[in-house]
Amino acid sequence: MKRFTLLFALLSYSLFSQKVAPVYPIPSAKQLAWSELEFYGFIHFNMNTFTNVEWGEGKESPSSFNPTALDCNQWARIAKKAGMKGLILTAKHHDGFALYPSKYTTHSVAKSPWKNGKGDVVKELSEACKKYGLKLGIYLSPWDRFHPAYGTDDYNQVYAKMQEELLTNYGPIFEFWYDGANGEGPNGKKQVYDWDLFHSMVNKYQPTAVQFSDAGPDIRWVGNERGYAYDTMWSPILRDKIYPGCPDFDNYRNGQENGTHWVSPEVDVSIRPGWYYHRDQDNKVKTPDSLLKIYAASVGRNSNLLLNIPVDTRGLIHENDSASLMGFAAIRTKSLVNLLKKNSSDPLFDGKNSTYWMASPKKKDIRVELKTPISVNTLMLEEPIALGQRVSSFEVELVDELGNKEVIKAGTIGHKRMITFKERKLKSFQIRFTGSRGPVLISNLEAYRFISTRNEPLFQ
Ligand code: FUL
Repeated sequence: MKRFTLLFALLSYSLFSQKVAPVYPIPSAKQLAWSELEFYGFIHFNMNTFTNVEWGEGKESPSSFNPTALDCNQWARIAKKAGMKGLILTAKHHDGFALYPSKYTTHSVAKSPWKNGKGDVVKELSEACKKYGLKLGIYLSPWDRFHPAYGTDDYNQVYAKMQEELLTNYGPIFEFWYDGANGEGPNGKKQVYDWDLFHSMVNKYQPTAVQFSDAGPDIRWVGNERGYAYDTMWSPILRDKIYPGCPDFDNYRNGQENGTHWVSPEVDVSIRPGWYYHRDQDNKVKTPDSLLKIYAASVGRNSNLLLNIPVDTRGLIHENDSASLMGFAAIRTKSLVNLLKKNSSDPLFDGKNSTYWMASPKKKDIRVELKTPISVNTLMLEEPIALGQRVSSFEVELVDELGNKEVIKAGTIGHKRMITFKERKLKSFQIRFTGSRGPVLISNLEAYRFISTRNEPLFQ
């Protein structure tokens, strides 16, 4: 790919040796490491796959669970080729069926005909993930429509014991996923969850794992299942005001500028309309172009992307999903080529997160003049989030080769922010910071030409 010359980045200067005070809250080491992952996969595969529903009732017969060709190596191989960093498996969904032979429930693979009741899907996936260099995450639905103890205090102990099994028998776990859905159990009772106990299990057995729920404690739900984050997306949130399943979550989903805790958002979305496999959705798999737009609106908005792939009744990722994932990987790799010239002595253009440009009263903006105009449709900015999230609003003025101007107003930046626009031959641009918590720090600035598989304009 032809590189274009960056003539000069006015007003940028190095701060290699300068110490800057953090703006709190700041991420912990494990939260920082998690932000670097950016993209990983969800596997919804369980009893619902065989009963062809999204939510089971807990009355399903274990004899229904019988994949004919289950191959976790195929899942891991495809995930790896798609550029995912890990896979999170639904070890137990709301119907209560466990994909591993738990000692704490009678409703599991141990009672199924698959491998004569000797199988363990969690084990097979953990081994496949190790083989392909992927991280393993666990989804364990707190809501359980099967378990007789559900709705009583004993169930909290059952759930914690199941956590213990999953956290101690399968190697390192990078993320533990608590679903916010909480309905009634088999006896019509709703559970009051002992969240402190659940959190303590993960902290005890897998201290480097992050814990997900609507309200953290480490990372949080973005607030929709359609695959996008918002223009304003704070990692700080008022964590003490929310809890999993809280009814006014919409008021909190953007995070808060005055947030007390660092709890970054995760965007969960399925490659198909459903979370689980349904044959009549084989032709409704999201296209590579649509996945690339989701990527820009999630990873490009201070969030990680958790993309779900429903595994089918054979126990395999369907050919259509695999083809779409490969197409997505191909256009993503071609799209994420920085078209601004690298400059190792300039913190904005050195590609490092540890160095950064800092705004000052005299140098408030970033201006870039390009020697040769470049065809682009995306600008990408990063803040060094180890020092806190700062920018609350900014605007980008684009000037094309004919001198036409467009100003785009935007909210937050955070770990990564992508500003997308109609493709044009860009001659220069200016970034003006209009609101921030403390001095603005920008660690990287890049420009891309996101491409479509159909060579159609991706952004208007
Ligand atoms: C939701 C669940 O109810 C869905 O079935 C799915 O697991 C999704 C990821 O989370 O809350």
